[in-house]
Amino acid sequence: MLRLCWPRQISRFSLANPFVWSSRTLSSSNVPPLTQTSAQWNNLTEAAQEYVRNKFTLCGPKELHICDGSARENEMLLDYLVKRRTIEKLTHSNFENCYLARTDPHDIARVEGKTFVCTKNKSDTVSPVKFGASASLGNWMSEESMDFLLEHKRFPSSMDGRTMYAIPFSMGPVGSPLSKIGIQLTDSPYVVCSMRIMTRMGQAVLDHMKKSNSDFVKCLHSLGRSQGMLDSWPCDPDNTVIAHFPNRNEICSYGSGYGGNSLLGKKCLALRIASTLARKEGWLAEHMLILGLTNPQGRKKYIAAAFPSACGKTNLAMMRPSIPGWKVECVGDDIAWMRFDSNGVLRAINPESGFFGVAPGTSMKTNPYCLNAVRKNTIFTNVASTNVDGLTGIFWEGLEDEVNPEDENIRIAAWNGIRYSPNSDFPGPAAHKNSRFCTPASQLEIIDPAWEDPEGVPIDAILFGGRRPSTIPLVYESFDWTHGVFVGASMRSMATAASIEGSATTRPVHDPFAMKPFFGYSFGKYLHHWLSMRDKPGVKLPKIFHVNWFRTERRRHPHAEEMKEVFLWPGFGENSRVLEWVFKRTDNEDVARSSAIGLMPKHGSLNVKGLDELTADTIEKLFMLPKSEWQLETEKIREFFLNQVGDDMPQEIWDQLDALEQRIEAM
Ligand code: TSX
Ligand code: MN
Repeated sequence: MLRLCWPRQISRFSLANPFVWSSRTLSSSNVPPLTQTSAQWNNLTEAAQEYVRNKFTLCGPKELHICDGSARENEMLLDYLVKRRTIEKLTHSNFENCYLARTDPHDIARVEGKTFVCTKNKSDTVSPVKFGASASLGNWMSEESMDFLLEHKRFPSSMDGRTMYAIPFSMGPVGSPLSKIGIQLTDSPYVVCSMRIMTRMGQAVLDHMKKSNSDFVKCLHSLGRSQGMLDSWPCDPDNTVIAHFPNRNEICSYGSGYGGNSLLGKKCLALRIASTLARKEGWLAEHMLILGLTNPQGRKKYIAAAFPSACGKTNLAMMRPSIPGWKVECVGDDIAWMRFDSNGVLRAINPESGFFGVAPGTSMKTNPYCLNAVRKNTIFTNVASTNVDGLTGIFWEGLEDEVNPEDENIRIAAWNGIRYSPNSDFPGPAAHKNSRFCTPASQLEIIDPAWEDPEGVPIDAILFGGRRPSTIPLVYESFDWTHGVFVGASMRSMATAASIEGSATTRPVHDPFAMKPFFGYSFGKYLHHWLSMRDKPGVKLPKIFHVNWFRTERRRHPHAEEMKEVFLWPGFGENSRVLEWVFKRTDNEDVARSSAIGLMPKHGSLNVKGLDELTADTIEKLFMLPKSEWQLETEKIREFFLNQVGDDMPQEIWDQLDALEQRIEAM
């Protein structure tokens, strides 16, 4: 018989840890009890030893394991996680070395309300919010109060009975001048295995730290004293807190094992801490994909693009162009670190080494290369599982062509273990909306040859975008850098289903630069920083664009009474047509015409050859600029700037808004 229920609970910590080879006590030797020989301890720099010793004493784990990142270590951790029933191995022949983790149902996403940036003064972290408005661009707590909370309430004995793992990791290629080192301490083996995919982790980083005596970002993570409902997924959802201390390069995350809260190299280090470092050091840490675009003549350009969640950033980063002769290659799907080099060229690296992407919607139609990549060495989280003849596979919404949920021979357990079938009492979704794959970037067949180049790739264009059913055209180009910064600052997008649950919001929300949840310092200062790039001597500024694949129109359903919202643009691989226009513009080809909001494709310059369904009427609708909608848009932008940025706002951005309003009035 199949068991289609919550993974069976086992008593906490009942399984022997397979690592214990030797142990010493912290008090007698000043070295934490180790799972390894003391040689590994001596691999840490003195500063690292001191950090680990302090946090070991604070969190009170039973032992310390310093990760070397080896395949053997990874296998032992995976075996241990299987024994603990945190993960299950996929046995279906489609998969090789793949696992499925099911989390506690209260630990399924990033928790923005419990995420703080902690500085001495509030004004360092958030711009002055207008009286009566609530801050939407980040949470501040004083360093003092947060230190007290963490050191006295959260972390003491939070690792009781568990092993503390020390993960030395590099964001960016080990040793690259653009990279940053971190040491993450965690009591979650799931986090160790995931960090091994998402970052360069282990012995090479320790060696590099010793050799160059490099500084590191201190990252502490604990699942916490478990208050959750599963022994297989300890967590403390009510008391979760994720704290950043930019002044001392430190991150502390308590209570959640979910990737966004626990893989501290990603959002916490590579965006929040890095954006602060970037401001100090004169570069940019951005929530952007990076792709290489080659034209039929073999000339290549690189594009970085910032979209809020649910706009298909990963799909664009790995796109298969529909137009003949064009090629897209992927450098990264989430984060870009960019700086102008000595020749004035903006160079970008992807600081990550894996993809932690949303699973539902990923299909052979929307992202075939990605689907091929996740067949091996992948950790899935909160997708549904299938059982065919006792072999375990996976399913999510979008995989219906691969796995037919109507097939009687396939039994599906939803992400939370409940039996799923499309026609049952439990209609789904089978996979959690925020379920994920965690897969090595090197496995992507269209990974860019230069994706690990320590110098980074040269960026020719920056795209901003959003999910906008109306108002915003398919593509437009900013008049110049300053206008482009204004365009990024003004971004709005329809909230994702997950974030509007319970509220009936259908209005777009402000998400400047797609950085709303990820600013490490105040948005006003961030805008000053972006504007300051213009003033660097000899810089070749990339062109800035805005795209919107999501414009809709109400149409009468064929043979039916009701009206339906239909997308005007086919999207996906057809977006290569927009990228082609962007490519031409970066060559300064004369294919743009001026409008009130920016430069748009000259009539006939957007390549729509072969898009037979797209009528001239629809193309016109894709680029329409309804005056009343744009008047409302600028009103919303002004209200947002006044409420959230106030006096921190650079005058040039106000000037941009005034000028836009005037151009719209003159329309
Ligand atoms: O990722 C998307 N992209 C970018 C692809 C490179 N999505 C999925 C968004 C959720 C993550 C899109 N959805 C895109 C898009 O360009 N466009 C749309 C909207 C859309 C959906 C379906 C169809 C057309 C447009 N057509 C049919 O279903 C037949
Ligand atoms: Mn992201």
